[in-house]
Amino acid sequence: MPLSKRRVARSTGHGDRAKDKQEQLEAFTAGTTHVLTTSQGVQIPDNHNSLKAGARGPNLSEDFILREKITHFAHERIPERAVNARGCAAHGYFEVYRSMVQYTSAAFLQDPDIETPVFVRFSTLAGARGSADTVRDVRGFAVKFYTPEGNYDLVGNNMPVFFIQDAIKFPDLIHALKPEPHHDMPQAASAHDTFWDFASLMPETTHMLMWTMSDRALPRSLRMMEGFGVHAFRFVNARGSSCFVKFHWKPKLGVHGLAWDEAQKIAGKDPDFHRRDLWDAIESGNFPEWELGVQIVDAGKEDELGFDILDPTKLIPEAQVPVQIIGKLVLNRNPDNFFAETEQVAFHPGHLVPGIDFSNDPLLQGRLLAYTDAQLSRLGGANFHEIPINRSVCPMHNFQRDGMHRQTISKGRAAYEPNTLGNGMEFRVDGAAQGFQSHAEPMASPKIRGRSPSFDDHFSQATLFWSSQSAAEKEHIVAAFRFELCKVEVPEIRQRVVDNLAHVDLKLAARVAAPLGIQAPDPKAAAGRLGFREFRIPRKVDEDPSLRMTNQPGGSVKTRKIAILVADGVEAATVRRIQKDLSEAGAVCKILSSHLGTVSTSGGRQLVVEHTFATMPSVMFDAVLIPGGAPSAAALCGLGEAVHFVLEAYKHCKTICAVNEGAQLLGTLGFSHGKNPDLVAMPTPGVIIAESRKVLDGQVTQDFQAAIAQHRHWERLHIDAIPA
Ligand code: HDD
Repeated sequence: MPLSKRRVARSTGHGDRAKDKQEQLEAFTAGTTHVLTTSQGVQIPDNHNSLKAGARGPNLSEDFILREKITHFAHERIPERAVNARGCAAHGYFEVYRSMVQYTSAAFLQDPDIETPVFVRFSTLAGARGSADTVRDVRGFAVKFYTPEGNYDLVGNNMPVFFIQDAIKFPDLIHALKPEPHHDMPQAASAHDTFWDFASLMPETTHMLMWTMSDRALPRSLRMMEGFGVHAFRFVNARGSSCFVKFHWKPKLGVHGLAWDEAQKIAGKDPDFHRRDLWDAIESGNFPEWELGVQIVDAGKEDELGFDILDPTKLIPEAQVPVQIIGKLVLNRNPDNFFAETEQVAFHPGHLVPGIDFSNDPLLQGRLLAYTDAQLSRLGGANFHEIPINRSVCPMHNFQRDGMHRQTISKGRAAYEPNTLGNGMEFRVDGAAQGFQSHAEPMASPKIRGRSPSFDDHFSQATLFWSSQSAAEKEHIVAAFRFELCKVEVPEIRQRVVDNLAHVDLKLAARVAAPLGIQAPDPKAAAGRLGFREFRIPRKVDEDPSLRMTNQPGGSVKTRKIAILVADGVEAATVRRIQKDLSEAGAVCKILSSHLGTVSTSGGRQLVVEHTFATMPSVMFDAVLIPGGAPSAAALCGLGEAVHFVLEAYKHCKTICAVNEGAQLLGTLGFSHGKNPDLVAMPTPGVIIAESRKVLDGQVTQDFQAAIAQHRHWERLHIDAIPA
C-alpha cells in the first residue's frame, strides 16, 4: 500500500492500535512531579523525620506516615518466576506484510496497515532473577500481541526444540537444572552433576543439548537471536479448515554468538549486558527488528515430514519446508517501570485468538495447565489480567467476579448467564461466526498413559544439527561439552553422556571424551543401560544451512561497538576519519585510554577519553582500532591493560585494525612485523594493518567495516595459545 495511504490509514487511527495500548498504559502511569502524600493522599510535611516524643525521645506508634512507608517496603518483593526469572522487556508493534486469510482468520494477520501493539520479554531459563545475562542457556522469547480480538501470546524460545517431549517431566528437568538442593549451587549453570545425570538418562534431551552446547546459547545480543514458537500450532481459517504452523522470528541484525570465554567474563564485568544492550539500542533509536516467518504444513501432509510434527524435540528443517516471511516486529519503547511492566507481565501459551489453535503436542498441552497456576502464585490471585500491562486493548466482559485486588466495578445484579436482569445485554457472542472456535479435530483413541512410538527417534535431528555446523561451530560445541562434563564429579555420568553422544556422531563423542578421563564412547553400552530403542527415522535432509550461525546473511556494523585505544601522541586524523565513517554506518565508537579526561594528539590538540581500559574491557566491544602515532603506540605497548585488551580481543576472534605504529601493539601477540609500519596485511582473518594514507582515502574503513560485519573470525588459528 503506498505510503500516503498507509499514513492516512494511521491518521484515521486505523493503523494506530499501537497507540491504543500506550494510551491505556498512560492512564495508569504516574510521574514524580507531585506533592508528596501518603498512599491515602494525605500531604506529607516532612519525609525525613519520624514522629517522636521530643527531638531525642522515642518514636510514637501513632506515626502512620512512618508505618505505612516501612510496611509497604517490607512487601515490595513478589515471588520470582519459577523459571525464566531473569528477563527484560520492551514495547513495540507488529505489522503483517500481507493478508493470511487463506490460512487463518486471526485479525492481526490480515491488514498490513494495522500496527498491533506488542510487549516482548526475553529471559534466560535457569537463572534466578538477579543472575547474569550472558550465561550459557536457552533464552525465552515471549511476545504478547494486544490484538483487536484479545491478547495473543507466542511464548517461545531462541531455540526451536526443547529438552523433553512430555510436560510431566518439566519439574524433573528444572529440579535437575537449577542449583542443587543441598547447597544451592551453581547459579544459572547446567555444568553440574544433577543436570547431566538427568539429561544422560533422558536420551530425548539430546537434540536440545546440541543447541544449548552451541553458540545459540550465548547470544551476542537479544537483538541478534532468532525466536521460535517451538510447538506445531494450528492456523484455522474462516471456513474452519486448518493447517499446522511453526513460528520463527528472524532478527534483522543476523544471528550472532559470544565466545564462551568472553561470555563468562562479561557475566562478571557487566551481568546486565543483554538488558543494557537492548535498553541502549531502543533509547538511541536503533529499534531492534525481527521478521515473523511461518512454516505451513497442510493437514494430512504432516506424515510426509519423516518425523512426528507433535514431537517438540523435532524441528522442521527449512530445507524441507521453507519459512515464509509474513510480518515484522519492531521494539521501539522501553518500559517506564520494570516491576509494573516486566515483572508483572503474564504470558501464557493458552492466550489464543480466533484463527490460531493448539496442536496435540504433549509438551504444549501440559504447558496449558502451568502458566495460570504460576501467575496466580506470583501475582496475587485471579485478577492479574487487570494489571495494566496484562489488559487487552479490546473490550472484555464476563461474569468472573471478585477475587483479590479486583479493579473492575461490575454494575448490575446479574453475575451469571443466561439472565434477563443484566439490563438485557446478551453477553454471549451471537452464533458460531463470532468468538474463539476450537478446531473440530476428530478424536477417537483409547486413554493411554504412554509415549507415541513415533517420538522414539532421539538422535537423527541431533545428528542433522551437528552435521549442519561449520568447523568452527563444531569446535565450540565440543569445547562446551568438555567444559560442562569436566565440572561433573561423578565419572559414570560423564560416561553416559558421551555414550549417548556416540549415537549422534562417533567423532563428536570421542572428541568430547578425550579430556574426561573415561572410556572411549560405546553406543551399545548406552542403549542397553538406558533402555531406549535405537530407532532412527530416515532423514530427508542431511544438513540444513539455516541451522548454523556462521555465513548467514544480514551481517551489519549497525550498533556494533568499536574500541579506539589511545595515549598521548596519538595520530588523530585517522581516528577522526574512521570514527566518522563507522558512525555514519551506525556503529558506536568509544575512545579508551588508561585515564579519563583527554590525551594530547600528535598535532597538539586534546582528544576526549570516554572510558578507561579498566572499566570498559575488551569484552564490551565487537572490534578494536589501534591508531598510529609512535608515542601513543609505545605507551600502549608498555601498558599491561592495553596489551591485555588487544590479546583478549584477538582471542575472542574480533576484528582488529592497526594503523602505522599501532601495529606494534600486535607485536605482543607474537606477530613478526618489520620495522617499517607499512606492513603487508598479516595472513590472519580479521586483522587489518594499514598505513594512515590509506585510511584517509576511506579504503581501510571499508575493509574494517566488512570485517566487523562478519561478527567474529572464528576460523582464526591458535587462539588457545593466547594468554588472555
Ligand atoms: Fe515455560 C515461563 C517458554 C516449557 C512452565 N516459559 C516461561 C517463559 C517462557 C517460557 C519464555 C517466560 C515468560 C515470561 O517472560 O514471563 N516454556 C517455554 C517454552 C517451553 C516451555 C518455549 C517449551 C517449549 N514451561 C514449559 C513447560 C512448563 C512451563 C513444559 C510446565 C509444564 N513456563 C512455565 C511456568 C512459567 C514459564 C513455570 C514461569 C513463569 C510463568 O510461567 O509465568 O509456568
